[in-house]
Amino acid sequence: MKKNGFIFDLDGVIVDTAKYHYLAWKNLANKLGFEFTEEQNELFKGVSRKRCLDILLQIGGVTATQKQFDHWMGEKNKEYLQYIENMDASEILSDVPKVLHFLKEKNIQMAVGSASKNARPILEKVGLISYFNTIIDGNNVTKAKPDPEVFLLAAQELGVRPQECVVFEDAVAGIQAAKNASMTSIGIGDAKILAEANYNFRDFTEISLDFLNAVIYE
Ligand code: B16
Ligand code: MG
Repeated sequence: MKKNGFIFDLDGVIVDTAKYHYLAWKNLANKLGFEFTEEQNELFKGVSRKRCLDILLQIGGVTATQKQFDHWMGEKNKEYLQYIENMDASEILSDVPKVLHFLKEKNIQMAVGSASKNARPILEKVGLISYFNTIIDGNNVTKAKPDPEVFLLAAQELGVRPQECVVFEDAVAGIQAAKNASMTSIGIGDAKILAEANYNFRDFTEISLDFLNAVIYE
């Protein structure tokens, strides 16, 4: 079936904002008196802000009142916003523009499907927002990946059936969400970790235009 819609996750697919999330969570952990490692940060990829704080507090053995919880989420986001304030096109992951440009030329509908509530400002800062027909992010969904809500909503906004959509994802839960939405998935990152994806690539430099053509018309 011809694929008429391509949906991109944001963090880990278009830009590497995980490093900024990490710094902000690490500083909060340190303020609360414990360490937070880069390895532990892997657990946070593709996970909502609220769920990240749940996990962080569990790691530190810290219990919080609702008021403290909300305050710490706000603190983390304030710091994260300072990091992304300085982002520009140099932070776009290699060869992502090549793929966006190719799909645009082919009149393929494109969306972002991200857990982040900061997806729009990031896409504006790096100058890619105009490629996308719609952006579905943490502000639009109630159910986190692996629930297919984010991708189904994106397909609906694009006016394309789920079976006609291809999803680029770097998180296991995101690949599962694509599968649950009956979409074709392309895993970006470690093929062993993302084994459930229909196709796997380390990054976009490995993706050829011939491959994209084959996926569109398969
Ligand atoms: P925010 P993605 C996700 O982005 C990140 O991978 C995850 O680490 C983060 O907690 C989440 O966005 C929420 O981000 O605090 O900006 O709302 O991979 O779904 O694009
Ligand atoms: Mg991601």
